[in-house]
Amino acid sequence: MSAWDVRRAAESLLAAEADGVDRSALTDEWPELDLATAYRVQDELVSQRVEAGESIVGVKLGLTSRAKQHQMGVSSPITAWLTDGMALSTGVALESCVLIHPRVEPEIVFVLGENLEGPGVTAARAMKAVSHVYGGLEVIDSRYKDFRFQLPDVVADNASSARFVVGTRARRPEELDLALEACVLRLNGKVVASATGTAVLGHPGEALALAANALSQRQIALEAGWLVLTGGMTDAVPAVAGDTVTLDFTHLGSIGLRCS
Ligand code: OOG
Ligand code: MG
Repeated sequence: MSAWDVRRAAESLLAAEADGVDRSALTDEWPELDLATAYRVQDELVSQRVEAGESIVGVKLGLTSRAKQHQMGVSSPITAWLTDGMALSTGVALESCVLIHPRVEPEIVFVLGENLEGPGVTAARAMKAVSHVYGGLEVIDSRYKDFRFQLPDVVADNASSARFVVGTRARRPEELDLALEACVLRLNGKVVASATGTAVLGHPGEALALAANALSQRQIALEAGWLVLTGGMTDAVPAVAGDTVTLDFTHLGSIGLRCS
């Protein structure tokens, strides 16, 4: 029998995060870790954060663009939890020294105006539940050495979640063609990545529908007021102390982040 269980795995990942020290992939030591158990590790890890005082503010999708799937070598989209402890304001400094090896990625962010529950949710139905759209910048920080992981590892690690910034420019979904919404990511003034909303499963509404349908398999409904990060549109870009990150969207404003 394996020495690993859901609780021990969650505690090991939380300790890696707290200490700012990476660890080997869980599946190296726990090859039996399957996807369903990995989601239980993710839920356990988030319950422990909630017990420590954080609140769940929404969910995120991971690996919804071909750029991200190719970069990470994992081709299935996944879901994970967002808490208030991960939120940063635009323009603030990211204390990158407390993180292991942070990377930044542009995302389209939804705020839900009503509950949304699968199964059977289409992108069109999903978009009706969206009250506002924002630009977002996610800072991911895998707890695994060199960001090397299998699908169950990254699910257990809450999809590498670390911090996120939601822009200040809110738009109603019907005001925009999200498939054509473009973003440009700059590091120290130099363009490092760009994409449009089509990068996210053809349309970010598809990612929202996918989240509602996938979570319904675990009897979880998306809630009014929740944020949904629909997944990195481009490759994630490493950011180190001293770097300045700027992200400009066509209609969703700009986000700046300084890494201290
Ligand atoms: C997994 C995190 C994925 C996204 O937007 O695709 C994610 C990783 O790349 O480490 O947040
Ligand atoms: Mg992301």
